[in-house]
Amino acid sequence: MVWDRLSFPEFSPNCNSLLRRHLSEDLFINLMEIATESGFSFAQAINSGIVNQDSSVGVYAGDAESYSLFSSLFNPIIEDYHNFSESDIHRSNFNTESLSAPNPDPNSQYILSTRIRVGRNIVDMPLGPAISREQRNLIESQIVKSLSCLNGDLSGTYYPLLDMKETIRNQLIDDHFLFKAGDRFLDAAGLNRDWPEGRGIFHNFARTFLVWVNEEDQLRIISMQQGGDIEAVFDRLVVATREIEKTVSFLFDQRLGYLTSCPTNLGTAMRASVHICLPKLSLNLSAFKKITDLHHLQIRGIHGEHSESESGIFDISNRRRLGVTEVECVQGMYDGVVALIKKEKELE
Ligand code: ADP
Ligand code: IOM
Repeated sequence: MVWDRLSFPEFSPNCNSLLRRHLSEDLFINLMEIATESGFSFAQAINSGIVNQDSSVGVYAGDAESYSLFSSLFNPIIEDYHNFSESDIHRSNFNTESLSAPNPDPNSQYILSTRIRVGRNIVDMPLGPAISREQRNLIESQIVKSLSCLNGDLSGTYYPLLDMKETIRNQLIDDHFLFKAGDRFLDAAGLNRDWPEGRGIFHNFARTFLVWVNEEDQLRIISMQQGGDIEAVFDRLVVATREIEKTVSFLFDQRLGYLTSCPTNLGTAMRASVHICLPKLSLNLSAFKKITDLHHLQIRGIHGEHSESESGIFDISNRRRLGVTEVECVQGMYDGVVALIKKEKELE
């Protein structure tokens, strides 16, 4: 879809994005000529959802100011996605002791792997859609320096994308460790400029602790491992995030929590997921959806957002990230996964 950025965009009849739902002509006219101090315009904020009409949301922030300057569009989208109103304040509880999530599948019959990530961005810098090449490179060196201070099981190596052989990069993507190249949603949001410079991945020897640098957010701090030991995965993430926070300050807002380029990631910026095999339940979509809706879960395909499921394997994660604590994000995912396994067993 090509648009001239000056007239109200056309939406195809099957476009179901939150952008389409909340962008009225009046709102467009009020905001179309506005830009933030770092030069991020309203047109840039909505470009991805117009170019990619299959977006689920379709808007991106270029900086902290985007959330206030474009609030007449962003707030209703945030409320719709997270059920978080303008008078709500974000809450946090990022402590392992508060979580009760014993392995729901100790024999690894259903859960293949568990992954929990948080997004973070650097204070006093624009977000990825508005950042300059120099700022992005500066952030990369700042993060690499911080990660080099990690000890024990968290210590590892940073691999810049610039120096990475294509075969190695593709293997890391196929094995679910690395982000893919050329994502069209990120591309239209301005997040792929100067690719691959300034991007890379840090991981420990066991590949249970990883950090993506300068993808959709400046940091994606990831803890993952085979099987369903959700508590161990969460604990590693808590420890790692606290360590990184000792040397890097993150962009944080009292009301909206951690600020991220996509409004779906605000608040905790946490996505806790399992790769789970549900061959029987997935044949009964309404029963499957009934459980995921009840527990506020999102169903993704085997290669992440905008991918398809293969061989009855799904990526199941918490949908809401703002207005709920980190522990609640994981607890909700856990409760839903327990219910999904119970149902799958009944159908066997
Ligand atoms: P994000 O979680 O950072 O928003 P994606 O949905 O694009 O990003 O997923 C990123 C990668 O992480 C993909 O390769 C996806 O398959 C992988 N992934 C997500 N959850 C799990 C999991 N529980 N186990 C293994 N890999 C996972
Ligand atoms: N987070 C972002 N990649 N996503 C919500 C894109 C979209 O489909 O709008």
